[in-house]
Amino acid sequence: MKMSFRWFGESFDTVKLWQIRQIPGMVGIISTLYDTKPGDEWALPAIQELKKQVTDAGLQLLGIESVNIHDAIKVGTPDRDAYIQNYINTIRKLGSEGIKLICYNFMPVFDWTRSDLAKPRPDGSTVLAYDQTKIDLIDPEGMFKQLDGGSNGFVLPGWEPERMVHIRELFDLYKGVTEEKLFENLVYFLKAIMPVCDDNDVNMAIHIDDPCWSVFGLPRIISSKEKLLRVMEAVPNPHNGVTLCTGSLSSDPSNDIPDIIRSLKGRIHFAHMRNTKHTAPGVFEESAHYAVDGSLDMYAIMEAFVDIGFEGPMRPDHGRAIWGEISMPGYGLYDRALGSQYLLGLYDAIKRQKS
Ligand SMILES: [Mn+2]
Repeated sequence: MKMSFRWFGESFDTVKLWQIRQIPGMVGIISTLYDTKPGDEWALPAIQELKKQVTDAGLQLLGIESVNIHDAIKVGTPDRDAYIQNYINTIRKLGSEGIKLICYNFMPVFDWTRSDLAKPRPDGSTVLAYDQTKIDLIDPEGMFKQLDGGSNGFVLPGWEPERMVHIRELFDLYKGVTEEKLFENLVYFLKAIMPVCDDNDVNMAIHIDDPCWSVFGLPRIISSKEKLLRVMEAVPNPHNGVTLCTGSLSSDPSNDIPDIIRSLKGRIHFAHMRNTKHTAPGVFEESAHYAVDGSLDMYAIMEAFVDIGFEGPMRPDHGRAIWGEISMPGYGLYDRALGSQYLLGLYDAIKRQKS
């Protein structure tokens, strides 16, 4: 396992690479070209510059989160092949620079949904939270306005304002796109890109849908063990893999996360470690990574990663806002640094016990 940190780039992130470098055990950076739009082909000099910044800081660029998928590919419109070709070109360029991991998601319209970006907790920290009863009261445009207004002035990943101004058109585009159709479009995309992944040894890692159920009537296909295995079996190439996000999977408490990890042995290329606290069906908030602070058995989850011999990048997912830090919600330095140390502690202890 390689402990890593998500970083949005010099122009977008409040956290500096030198700060990340000082977190014990931190070896990798997961980044992106945050100013590229979904569907754009990435420019090689920009990839090289990003890699140089990370390498110069004494860290490795272990993967990209995300190379976003254009809606034409998800919907399956006639222009999708041109966007898939752009994606293929980007994979080839990343592979040529030694960047062998691409995280992506296949959620219609939005990357993720929350009802609150700064829910106060009793200790004075604030966290991202989800309450289905609040979501039921607003429409997608209201959702965007609410998130945008609470983002501390940062552009939230997957909620880019230039896409969101077209939110009604986007919803129209997805009319008639059932779960089955979305699944077919994902398989079409994966089959088209697997040859270039083979040639460049690049792993594709699809992120779990967040939350694991339909929001605003949009289909969800990456939300349970059965659905994940179906995608793995439909395109059995090992380069077709998963970003195992514990927080997203945990939105549905019926997901047995250690069991899902074991069932995906060899196909998990990237791990997002996050804990959530559930208070009612469809109501949860993000907690500290420490197991006791939330509802997830982080020990059992880490043990499953050790048991499958997971060697890919793992990163602390969203953290709480603590100690007065102002950052993109979920992506401050302090709580993710704390979380990484807890995760490394679990990992070391479990590894030693089993050796
Ligand atoms: Mn995640």
